Amino acid sequence: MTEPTTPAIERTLILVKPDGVRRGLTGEILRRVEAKGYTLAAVDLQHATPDQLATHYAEHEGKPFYAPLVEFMLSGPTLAVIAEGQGVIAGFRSLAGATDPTVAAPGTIRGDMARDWGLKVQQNLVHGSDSPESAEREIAIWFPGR
Ligand code: IDP
Ligand code: MG
Repeated sequence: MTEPTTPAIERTLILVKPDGVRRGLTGEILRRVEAKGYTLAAVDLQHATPDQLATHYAEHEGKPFYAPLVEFMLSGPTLAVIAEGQGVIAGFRSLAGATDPTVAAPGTIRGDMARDWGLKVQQNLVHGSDSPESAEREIAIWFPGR
């Protein structure tokens, strides 16, 4: 039998988007991250700028939901978080659930606490980096120098 592989210790960028901050869900979302065993390395409430969002969401430029997404992300403060732990990149995306909150599984952040309140953009409470490269790129945007 092969030994189970131990996931690498990683860090990821988590954002509690403006819908989550407005609804008072930052504590519940961070509670789930900590309960899973991940460590919070940095937490900062920020009002994102258009430049910051253009860089963060560059991969989505040109898609129909891009402009509404940026507008939504400018609509209020976002809680930016660096979380650390074994396999935290995939692990947080698993905690978050599917992008579309209507069908995200119960037990996930999006499945339990979001439905689609945006007409043109999915307001799905959280962002999580999707790869080690994305994590480092995104951490540099929200936490320069970290
Ligand atoms: P992710 O946040 O699950 O990684 P992405 O595909 O990276 O999903 O999309 C970034 C964000 O853009 C999503 O979290 C959601 O808020 C929004 N979004 C993605 N796809 C759609 C769509 O088809 N319609 C409306 N909004 C979308
Ligand atoms: Mg994404």
